[in-house]
Amino acid sequence: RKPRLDFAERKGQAQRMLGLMDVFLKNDPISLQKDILHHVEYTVARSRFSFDDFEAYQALAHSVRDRLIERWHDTLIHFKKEDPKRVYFLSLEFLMGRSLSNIVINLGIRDQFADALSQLGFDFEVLAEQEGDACLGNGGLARLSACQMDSLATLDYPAVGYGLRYQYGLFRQVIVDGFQHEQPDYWLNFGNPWEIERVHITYPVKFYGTVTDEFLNGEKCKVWVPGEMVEAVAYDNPIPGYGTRNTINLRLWAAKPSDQHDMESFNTGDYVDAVVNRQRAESISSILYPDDRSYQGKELRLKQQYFFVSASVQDIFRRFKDTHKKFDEFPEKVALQLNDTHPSLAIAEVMRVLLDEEHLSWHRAWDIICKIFSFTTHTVSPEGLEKIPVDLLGNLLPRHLQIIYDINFNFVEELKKMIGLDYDRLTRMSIVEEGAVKNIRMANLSVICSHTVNGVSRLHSELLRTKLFKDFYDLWPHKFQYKTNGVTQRRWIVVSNPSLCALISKWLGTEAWICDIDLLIGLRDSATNAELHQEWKMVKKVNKIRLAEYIEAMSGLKVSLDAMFDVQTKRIHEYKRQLLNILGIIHRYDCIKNMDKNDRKKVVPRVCIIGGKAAPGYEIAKKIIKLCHVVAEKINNDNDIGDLLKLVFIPDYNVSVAEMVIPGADLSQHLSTAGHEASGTGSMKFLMNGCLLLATADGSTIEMVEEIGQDNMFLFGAKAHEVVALRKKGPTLKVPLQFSRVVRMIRDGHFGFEDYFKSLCDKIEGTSDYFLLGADFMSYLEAQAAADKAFVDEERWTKMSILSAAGSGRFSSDRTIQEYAENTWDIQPCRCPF
Ligand code: KOT
Repeated sequence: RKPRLDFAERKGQAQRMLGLMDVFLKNDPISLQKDILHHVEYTVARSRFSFDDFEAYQALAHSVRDRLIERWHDTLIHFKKEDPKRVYFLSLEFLMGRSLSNIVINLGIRDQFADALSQLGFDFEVLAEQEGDACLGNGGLARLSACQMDSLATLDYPAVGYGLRYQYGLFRQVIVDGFQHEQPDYWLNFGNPWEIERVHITYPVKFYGTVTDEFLNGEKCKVWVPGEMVEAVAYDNPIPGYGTRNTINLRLWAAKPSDQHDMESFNTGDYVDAVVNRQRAESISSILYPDDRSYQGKELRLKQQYFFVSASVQDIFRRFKDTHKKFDEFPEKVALQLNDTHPSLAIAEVMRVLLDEEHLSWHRAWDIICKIFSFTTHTVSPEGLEKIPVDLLGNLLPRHLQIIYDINFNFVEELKKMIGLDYDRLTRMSIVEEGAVKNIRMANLSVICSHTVNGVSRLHSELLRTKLFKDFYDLWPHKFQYKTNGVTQRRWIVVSNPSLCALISKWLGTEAWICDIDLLIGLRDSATNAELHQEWKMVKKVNKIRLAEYIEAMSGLKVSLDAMFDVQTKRIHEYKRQLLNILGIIHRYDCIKNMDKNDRKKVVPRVCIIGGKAAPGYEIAKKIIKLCHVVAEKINNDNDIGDLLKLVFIPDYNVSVAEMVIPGADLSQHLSTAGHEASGTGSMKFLMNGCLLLATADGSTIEMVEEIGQDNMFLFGAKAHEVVALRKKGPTLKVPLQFSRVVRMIRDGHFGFEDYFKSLCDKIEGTSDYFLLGADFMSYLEAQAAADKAFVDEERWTKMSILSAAGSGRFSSDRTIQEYAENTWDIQPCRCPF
């Protein structure tokens, strides 16, 4: 759009406008109350004499949003003026959860709002509970993106996040008779105050069609004549930093029908059909795929990937071209981060734009590509690597397929020069996988075209270098780095555990740890201080009460606060071994049943809490959920057991449930078969909250041991390097009797549904125990016994808990982001003046 006034006129007018406004909104209690009431009346359109908690939340959110927008505008203007190199973080998933508390805390105005609300007769926390979660992601990868956005803003980095604005987020999990059912999460039903619809920021996105050769100024070039076009509309989500004015942008794209494209069908076809057809365009951004790591070659998924990539790339080019003329400067201004392979079509798209639209030579375009892309993989197994059937890609994006073939041709030719005619290796490294179904290997494309390939923990990186991408590592060792994941302490301590936050600040004598997490280590000095112990235990108790109340409200089950709250919450996957936990619980139950009264007195009471969603098509994971319920039913209703053991499944585990569960946990379990969890980030949240870890030496837990010491964790199980050998032993491996006994109990129908669970039992017995439950069982029981022993020694437990939190600093996403900025993206902070 053209500005309506020229610059001088606009400047004069802007000054007059400023005179009409207060320069910034005020945060004193009266101004805040007025603002909230204003929004009740004029935004929510309710009478100021009659509005309920939800309406009060909406008005509150809009008052907060106004303040957020001020800073966001200032930041965007500042970035525009300074024109720093920016990082563009491309991710198909962002798991933001709730925003209100996080925003007011980062803006430093939580207490002012809480005061203003209390004077209006409302409680801030009660209103904050009204907000629904934004679940635009599946699990670890998606929540990591959200944590990293918080750190990017807090550390003043000039960053933009790009993703998709799904209308339906991750399904809601409803449990009926112990079985998981999925319900749609139409999260936008009640409006979303945190987004800003940018009706004028739209880009056309094209699909299908054909590619022809044409001549332009005597040069041969490719012209893509697309067959379908939809419009991408920007929805901006400001992300505020903590302790800074910087507020960066998360731009999510929604699909809308394109007028241009549709006029034809209106002219030629039936009017009603044409209108209905238009609506089909919106389906592209309608739903988040809930299978977090299986590739089904679905066209809609590919369309989603290209849709968000194309809109983002157009936006990035538009911004660059606003101030730059020469594309050679592109790498000095642009870093493109691929969050796994999901956005990797961006490589072909940037190449296409440079070649076909900007008419750069292949050589110049390729040089730019090699300087701007960096790729982070979150996968350990070859099956987790994304493949796109060539037929599907060629039909939907014919020009992109050509470009990918050309990249591959050049790569293979170069490779032959370097390694000779080693056909096996050439075949493995090719972007194109030959076979009955020809596929494009998106990971190979990403590795070949990125200057840096990051793993998400040290072990993960080692596995990438020695297994998954060995061929590439041997060729380009310099490309391979790792950035151990981290989580943001703003969300995972300050927002979700305010009593612990206050306690830490008190004992460190400063709040500076909120953006300088290394200071947490200072808690070590007081790890044996009796006064701190008292206060620490009190905080844990308050959080356990909150969790116990939630459990009772949800399931009717009353749990004892004296019991150890033992938690395993994460997506349900065979490799995460929730089944090992349940078998351990059955074993514990069986032992208690067979004890005499005296021995029972020595049992450490436990409340075992399991939560997580299974992908809708993942049969075995769903059976694990059902097993958990039938075992819980049996144990919780057994009078011999009483408070000695309880088992609870928490339904619909999401970010806001996590915020309540994690602070209330005494022990948390991370049981992945070694070598299968790329990093794991749940463990970091528990650790920060002073929760002890019972874990295998996998992913980031290995690095945790280094930080807090083996004595302060309960480690068990085979190490990653032992796993292959153990699997090979297969049938000769002797499983412990205890293991066979608990599996037999399930098989014999001790908990009912024996036919239903048969396939589950078959999967873990004999030669098919791929995830080594049998092999690790004794070691697991020993670690559990060690946890019991430590728990009864309150002083020792509390010390371990303090040392866990004190040693968690390395697992802040601030550290991760700083490393990315310095070693991968080469960007500098760009701080907006206050
Ligand atoms: C999803 C699709 C394809 C490949 C991998 C994934 C994936 C991986 N989704 N979540 N992850 C997890 O990412 C986390 C953040 O890096 C890790 O901590 C965790 O180990 C991964 O399983």
